[in-house]
Amino acid sequence: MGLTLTEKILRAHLVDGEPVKGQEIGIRIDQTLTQDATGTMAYLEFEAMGVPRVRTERSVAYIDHNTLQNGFENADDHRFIGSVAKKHGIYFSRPGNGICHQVHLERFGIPGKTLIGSDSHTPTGGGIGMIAIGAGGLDVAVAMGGGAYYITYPKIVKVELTGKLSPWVSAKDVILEVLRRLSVKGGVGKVIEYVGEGVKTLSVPERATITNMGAELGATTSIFPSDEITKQFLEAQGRGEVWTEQKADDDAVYDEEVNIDLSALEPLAACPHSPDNVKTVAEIGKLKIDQVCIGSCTNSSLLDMMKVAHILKGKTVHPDVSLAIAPGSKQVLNMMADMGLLSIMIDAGARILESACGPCIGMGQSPNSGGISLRTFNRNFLGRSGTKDGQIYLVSPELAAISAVNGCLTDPREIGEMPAFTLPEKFKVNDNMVTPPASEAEAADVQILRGPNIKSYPDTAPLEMSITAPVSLKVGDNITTDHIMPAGAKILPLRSNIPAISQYCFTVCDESFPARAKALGKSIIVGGSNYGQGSSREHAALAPLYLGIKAVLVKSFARIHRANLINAGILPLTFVNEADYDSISEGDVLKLAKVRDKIAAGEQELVVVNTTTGKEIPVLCELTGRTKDIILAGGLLDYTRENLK
Ligand code: MIC
Ligand code: SF4
Repeated sequence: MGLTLTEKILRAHLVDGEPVKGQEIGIRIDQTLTQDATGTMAYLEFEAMGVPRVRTERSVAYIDHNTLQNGFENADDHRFIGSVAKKHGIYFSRPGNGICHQVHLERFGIPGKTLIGSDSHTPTGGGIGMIAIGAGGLDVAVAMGGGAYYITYPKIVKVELTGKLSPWVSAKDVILEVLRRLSVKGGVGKVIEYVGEGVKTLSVPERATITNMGAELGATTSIFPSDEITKQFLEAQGRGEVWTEQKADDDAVYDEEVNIDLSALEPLAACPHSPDNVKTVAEIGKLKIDQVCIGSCTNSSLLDMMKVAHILKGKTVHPDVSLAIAPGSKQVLNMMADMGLLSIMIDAGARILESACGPCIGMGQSPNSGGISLRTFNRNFLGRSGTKDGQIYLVSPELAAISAVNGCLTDPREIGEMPAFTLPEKFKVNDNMVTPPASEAEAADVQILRGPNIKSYPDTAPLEMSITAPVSLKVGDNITTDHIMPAGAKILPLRSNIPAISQYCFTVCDESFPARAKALGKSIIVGGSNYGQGSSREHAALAPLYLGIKAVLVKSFARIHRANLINAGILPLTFVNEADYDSISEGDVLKLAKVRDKIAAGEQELVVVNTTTGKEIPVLCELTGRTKDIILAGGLLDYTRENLK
């Protein structure tokens, strides 16, 4: 029986477990990446593990998220990460060099290799045939220390692409169509593998847009084959030697199949407030808009910028619209300057931002009250833009650019004829903003630079014998990590200070939650399905840990967040009968008797007694050998200290 590409790469990296769907496996990790919003914590964790030098083939620390330095905190974090990188064998991509996923694809990614990153959009690397997975910071720290990364051996979904995109219909529309069909929960436990004749019509940046936003499906990752097009891209980056062909066997067997005829697609938009709330542009109509933002790790490649410049040429941004453009990397920005694209954009009235995440993570450019903003980004969760009642639509760069000119949502096919946009044969390569680490001999002399905002990892304790605690919060379905631990210019600088950032935990849903949870000392959160979707931020587990959350009981979890809860030593519980969700109210006191003994004995079916109502609620606590030991130890940090010597 033939193998899928995903299986081939996973099997070649298997270090623990059996390649059986649904079972936990450990894989060897070749490369890691971190960004600064999750990186400071990941490196504090790495330091706490006491491993002197990374054991991966390549680890890169990027500064791209917290680049608004409206106080000392972010700059201190940058300095800290730079010094840790230098000491421990990690390459340091300085602020200004670009968004981690864009730069990694351009400069470091290698087909057939494994990559984990402390950022949920790490699957961007799947655009060149890597198994690239988003993970919590602690998992990345462990991988840097040479430890395996654990995932559930996934189901593989085959997305067969046929045909060719029509003019002005783009890769963004492909992934929006996949989201429309599968939803934000549709990819949980699965890898999305793209195959078929249509693949050959897509360039690497287009493939990367699709794998990047595959994160919004909840998928473990997404992957394209590595073929001649990949080879050309890597050669143009001066890295042709790292290319290898990567593809599925012809008789590979998949678990599910989705067929997409590229020729039949039309321009789409994800409407507020979910990336799967997808409609055709025709269905939405000529919506008047206030703002347009072009950029983010989904759509900030040179190819995207070439299209945008073509559309803006000789035009002026509509008087009622603010247009912001953030090119994805220094390379992109520099080539835009050389090719004259930048001057076209400036002429049209675009506000050029630095090569960083910027508005995507609420770092500036929040829209006006109730403002309608078209963004080429990947997430439009409530409040993420920094404006609580902002209405964010996710669209392609083509659609964004023409709409910025017209002042209303516009079908890009109205532009008329589309020229052939071809990528240059050689990109402008200059890695001077990537600082290599110190040699092993010099490393001992490198001083770690810590600022006053950098506080250590919260206290942990081994799992208690029994847990009796009140429900401090009850929330509904599809809670994102942006609800649990919001980001934005005010809160992001506190990413290395868990006591301070915890004061914002869940404030999007309930402003009084942090104070209440802290006062209770210990408590439990109850939630609906797909709890913890979105970002990989482990702060969405560390803040609850700091606030005394002992267990989270929900209908279902998103993958990365569930892993982060376990890593933080918080019990992840799911209802056996979803209807029991209705029987619990905020304030009820729940009891898990002898929970430590039961988990230690490998029991997965537990009973929660609602001592307020007397009702017994069957719950599942699905822990395997390793995750069981992590929970018993009080989290992955304690477990690793014991095991990774
Ligand atoms: C995001 O897009 O939400 C982020 C910011 O990149 C996060 C990471 C973070 O919260 O630091 C992600 O996607 O993992
Ligand atoms: Fe940065 Fe936005 Fe991409 Fe997250 S999704 S890595 S915030 S550009």
